[in-house]
Amino acid sequence: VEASIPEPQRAAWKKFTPKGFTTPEEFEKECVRHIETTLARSLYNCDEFATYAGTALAFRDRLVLDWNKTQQNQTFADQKRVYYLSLEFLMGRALDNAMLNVGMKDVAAKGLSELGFRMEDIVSQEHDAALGNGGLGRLAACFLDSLASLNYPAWGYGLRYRYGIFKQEIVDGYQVEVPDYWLDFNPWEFARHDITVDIQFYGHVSKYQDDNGTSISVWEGGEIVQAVAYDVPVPGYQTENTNNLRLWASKAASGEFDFQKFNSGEYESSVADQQRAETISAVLYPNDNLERGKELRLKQQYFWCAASLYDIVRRFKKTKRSWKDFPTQVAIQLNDTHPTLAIPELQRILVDQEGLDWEEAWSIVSKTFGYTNHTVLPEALEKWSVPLFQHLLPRHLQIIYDINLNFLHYVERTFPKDRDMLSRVSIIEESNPKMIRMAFLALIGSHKVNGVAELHSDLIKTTIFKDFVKVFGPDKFTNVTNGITPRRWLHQANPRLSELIASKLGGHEFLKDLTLLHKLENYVDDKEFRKEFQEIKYANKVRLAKHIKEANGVSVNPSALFDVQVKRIHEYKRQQLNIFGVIHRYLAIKAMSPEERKKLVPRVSIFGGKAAPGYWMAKTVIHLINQVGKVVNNDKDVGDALKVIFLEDYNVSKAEIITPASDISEHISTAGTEASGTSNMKFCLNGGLIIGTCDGANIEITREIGENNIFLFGNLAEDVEDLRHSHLYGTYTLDSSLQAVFDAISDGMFGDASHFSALVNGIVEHGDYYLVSDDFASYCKTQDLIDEAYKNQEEWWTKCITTVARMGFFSSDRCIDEYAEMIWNVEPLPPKQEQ
Ligand code: NBY
Repeated sequence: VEASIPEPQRAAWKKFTPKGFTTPEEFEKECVRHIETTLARSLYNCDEFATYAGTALAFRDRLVLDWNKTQQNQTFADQKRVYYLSLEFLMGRALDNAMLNVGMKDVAAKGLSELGFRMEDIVSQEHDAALGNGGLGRLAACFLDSLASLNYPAWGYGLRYRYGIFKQEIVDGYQVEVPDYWLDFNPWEFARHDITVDIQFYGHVSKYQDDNGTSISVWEGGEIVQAVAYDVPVPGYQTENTNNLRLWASKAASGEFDFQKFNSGEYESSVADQQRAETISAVLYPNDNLERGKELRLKQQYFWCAASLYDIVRRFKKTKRSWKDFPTQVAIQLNDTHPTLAIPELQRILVDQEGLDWEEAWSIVSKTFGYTNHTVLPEALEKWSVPLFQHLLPRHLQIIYDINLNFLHYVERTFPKDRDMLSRVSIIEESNPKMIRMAFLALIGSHKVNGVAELHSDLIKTTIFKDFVKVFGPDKFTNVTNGITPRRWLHQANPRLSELIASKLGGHEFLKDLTLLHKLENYVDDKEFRKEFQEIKYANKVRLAKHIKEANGVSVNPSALFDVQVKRIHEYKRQQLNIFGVIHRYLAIKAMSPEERKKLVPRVSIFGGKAAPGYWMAKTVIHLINQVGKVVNNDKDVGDALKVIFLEDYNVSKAEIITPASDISEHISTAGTEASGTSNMKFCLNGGLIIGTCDGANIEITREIGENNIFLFGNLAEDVEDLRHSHLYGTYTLDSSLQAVFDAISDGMFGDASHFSALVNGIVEHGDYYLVSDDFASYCKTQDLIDEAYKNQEEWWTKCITTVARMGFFSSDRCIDEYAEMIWNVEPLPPKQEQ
């Protein structure tokens, strides 16, 4: 790779390469310069937002210098790179993270205060980058942070949605969706108008003979949409290494055709073409764990996969290596099945464009990809109808048929006796219309498949992928238990706790090696430490109480037990179990004497989370929570004993306030349904205890922190199937306390009962698929145990501190090292030392 400035002139260039700031004064200079010149504002019209912008631009300059060096270093090093393909990156805010990673937050805080601003106010001006739904998108963001911090040469590839996940407003207790237009001012992205890829859709396939008489397929006609790259720097913690997140935006191809249209007076239709093209990357689909088979979604997927692969292949071709080296230079990880089209697309590039024969190409393809599964819920498994696919991607359909044919031949040879096997493992489901099973394609086209927690990785092998274990053997399947980045979820969200830990462990090394936390166990009985630990939790609760007062107008007592469930609203996650438990508690309080009420542990039940706009049952749960809140919070008999809060618009930046403020958080999915969960880890790392089912990563959390430090309840995954069967075909009686809750709802205690009848009937009449009734008694009993445990404050704090000390395993750094070793076979590339 040649540098474009000739050697004799490089000295002149280097003399002027910016060096960045190191003192508060230098920071101020950069900040003010940006406000006055880049933003064209002055002393007289500089508000907090402009100051945020100036601060962000000053730090951006610093990031860009590291980023340029890193990218150059990665290009020269010529070693294997990782590409993480994800339709979602739920990044949240970038400024705070950038300041902490480069280690200059204190410098900036001092500078800002000299300019008359408070750091907190400035940081909170930033709009969240909310290009994701929930856990899957946030996991991708944590992984980018770890990849950069551990110096892995890695890129993320995603879509640059103009609208991220909608903003949630609560109006009269109902969720209302408001568009999230977030790009008005985004200093963290760089438009690369020179990096574009033409993406083809529709059209038809023709066969030709080449000079040697072999037939070649050519995808012709249809329409072209242009992909434009937008790059976002991803800084590592305490390392110069700064990786790239490349997001694609769609644009009308600037072809002759449009030009002609325009000149011939068809202004309107040429503008319409442009808008249609831009629609592809316009909006993030707001469903989590639900697949709806919409054409625009398939267009998004192909657009993004094709642009990313073109880019990856282009980069590889610059190395002039032979194709067989591709899998030794490139590892591509598929974040769920959303990027599965990358598999037939690479096969198409190699066979149709590069002229490799099928077998050789397939051997390269199937060594390149790894596939991460995030769910076993049937309604979440992606399928695309063959007619739709045929229309949009005719050549890819042929390729998928050929992949399937080869695969089924192999299965047939290996299991000649098992006739049903072929239809069970076929990529094509023989339904009407026929459907393409994307998970099967992802699995067949990858060299490793992983689940995201031990239980989940076991479950995929015994349920959805059972037959494939027979076909490929068990070694194709592995587990990488999820993790979270301690930089954002401890150091940034809970700076006081991070400092306290650092003061005991002799520095912040634990932020790079979270297992060092185990040394905190030495301080479990340290009076000073315990006091400080409690004070921090209290201060975090005061901060959340203040937010609740501002947002909901309700005063909550910071000494009460804060009980939090924040995550997407979904029947399997069972927010309904929680709110029924709250009603049960309310009824109990109402039945008590004033003396008895005084002895209760006061509790604040805090909910937050978005429902997919078309998910009626989830929206009904939100409505019920708000109705219960309205009644309970205004009931004079209850007072501090119980408050019920629904926090509007739960997102990453709200999570940073909520997570450090919980005493108990709820992770109560029906056993076997939550693949991992990651907020469970965040709460524990911040010294909160959890109530949970034996599901997802709760099981491993229990193993790490000890059974005494977690409140587990409910039926086990292995019993779920039988229970469901017995609901439908056996004798079935509703839990009696739950019946009392339903009676209260039917009596109109929380407003018009008909609003909630679908929710109640799902349990009473339609088989209680999520086992709410089966787990209700055990849930309530466990909640009582929590009250008892909280009364014993000494023991309570011992549990909290022990929990923090034992969370080392759940760093996303550990995950990334496991992926690197077991799946990608890549090594870190430390930044080059300055000569
Ligand atoms: O991925 C979540 C899992 O539910 C959670 O248990 C796990 O911890 C986390 C990270 O591994 N899955 C998730 O968030 N899924 C989605 O957001 C999602 C989004 C879109 C679609 C499917 C799932 N879709 O098909 O459109």
